[in-house]
Amino acid sequence: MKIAGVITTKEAKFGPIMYRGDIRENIEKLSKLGYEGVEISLRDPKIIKKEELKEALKKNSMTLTTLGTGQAVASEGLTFINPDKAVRKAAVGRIIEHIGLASEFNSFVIIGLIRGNLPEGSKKFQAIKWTIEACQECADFAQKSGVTILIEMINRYEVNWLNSVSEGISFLKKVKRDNVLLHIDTFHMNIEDSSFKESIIDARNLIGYVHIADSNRWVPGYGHINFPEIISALEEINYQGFLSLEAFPLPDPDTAAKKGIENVRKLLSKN
Ligand code: LER
Ligand code: MN
Repeated sequence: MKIAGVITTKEAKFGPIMYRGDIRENIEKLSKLGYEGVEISLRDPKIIKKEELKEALKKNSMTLTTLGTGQAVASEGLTFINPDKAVRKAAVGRIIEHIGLASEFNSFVIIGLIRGNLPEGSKKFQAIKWTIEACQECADFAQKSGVTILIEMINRYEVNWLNSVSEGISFLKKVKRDNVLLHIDTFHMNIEDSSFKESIIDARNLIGYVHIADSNRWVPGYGHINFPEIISALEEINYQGFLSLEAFPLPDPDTAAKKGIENVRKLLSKN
């Protein structure tokens, strides 16, 4: 397993991000600390200067693992289940733009908060249908350029469905696309899943990506999550992808980035 860190542009509102600001500088900072991958949380892919990004990744021997897309919800209200068809269309359009960018970097695209909150009552079923169709449309577009989409299970205090890994497994069965995988996040699993080990084993062959943060969303080592249990379950299913540190930049960004990689490396070498 390799280690990545999450960065973003200056404008982000989303909190658990290691570094924000100049993307080239921050890729270099992570690389100097030994990170092999970088994930960019991005409201709108148009913000990215592709050639600069390519150059920064090459210069620092870094992989762009994934594009996080949730910022479009907080800043622009884009979701797959908005009652307004034009907003739903814009949300799918935004993910398609992310897929276009991801295809040039061989990276994943996350579908997390952009799915939106389910309404109460019978409207709920329509909303689930819209989300499945939106994911299928994105997956079919992504298929043409070999991009894989990740469905992230997020805790109930941020979005009201697809919270646990078992819900994610059932959802994938409805989406029925080989290029859609699950994306687990240890911070959310700590709230929603009764067993890290069982959920990881149940989702074997379906886990495409992992966000790693402790119970308080600081980097591993500052809270009380049982990381050896998680790492050994990931090893058992032969997960070979990235562990991406999506954690608060606390006590300060440089300390979080340094301690994050140190602590995750220790966990990997102990297992
Ligand atoms: C994003 O990766 C995430 O984990 C969510 O908490 C979004 O807010
Ligand atoms: Mn996450």
